[in-house]
Amino acid sequence: MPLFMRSSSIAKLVRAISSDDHKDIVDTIMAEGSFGENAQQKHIQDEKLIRSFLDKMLTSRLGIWILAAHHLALHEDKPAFVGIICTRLFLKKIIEKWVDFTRQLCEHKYGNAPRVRINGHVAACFPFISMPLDYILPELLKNAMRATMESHFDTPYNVPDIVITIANNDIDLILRISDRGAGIPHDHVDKVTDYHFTTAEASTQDPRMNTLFGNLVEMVNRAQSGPMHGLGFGLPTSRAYAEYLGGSLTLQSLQGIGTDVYLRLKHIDGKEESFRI
Ligand code: W6P
Repeated sequence: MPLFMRSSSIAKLVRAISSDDHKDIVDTIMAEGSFGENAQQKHIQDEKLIRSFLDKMLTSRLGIWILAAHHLALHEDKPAFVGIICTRLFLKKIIEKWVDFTRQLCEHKYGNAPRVRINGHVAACFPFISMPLDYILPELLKNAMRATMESHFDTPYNVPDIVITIANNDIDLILRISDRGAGIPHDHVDKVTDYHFTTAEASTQDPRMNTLFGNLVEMVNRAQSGPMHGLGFGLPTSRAYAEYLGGSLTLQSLQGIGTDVYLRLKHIDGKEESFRI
């Protein structure tokens, strides 16, 4: 049955019914885009619009932020910095900073946290703006750690490591973050980078969290160190930032094993067409 219909369409439909022409009825319903597959189609169109609106809003804010922060920072005299550009950004060090932060958060919530091993171009050092990394890295690490802990509820003190591989080249830098958190279920893969998609509610929570006391513990934890998961904005925002900076954020789920996340970011001094604000 049609879900929504303009009154003009209803009038057409009534005419079609009275003329006893079934083809017209089907045409009218299809044209309205509100029947069966088409209702779904319309819904998808709306989702696309919302996504493109949020992508644009967030990236324009990021662009303004970068310009303003750079402008202000140019007045400071920090060694190895030109504005917000760090002339010698040691990627492994930034990663380690966010690993420590996220592991603390994770230990707070689950009592333990997976170790994180870093391999590949561990000595990579280049001029870069840390701001996008400061947003994206904790998001990805929180997801990887949460997946690891929640897929090993019965052995929280014996969980698999997360492995981060750094690949650096003339054009871009690539980070692969591999967790052994059982992967993203087939029917969630396409949704995890949708705004407002969150598994926060559905997550296999510690039963203590269902009590008033548990909720208080959760509230205090949140106030102290920020939440492990939010309202479903972390991943889509991270992806929007990466794409805005000429990069990408993609996921590969090995259902039953874990998830590989690939973050690509263009160098700001690239030989090829690269950074833009
Ligand atoms: C998961 C789901 C996810 C999202 C983003 C990053 C890592 C992971 N791991 O299971």
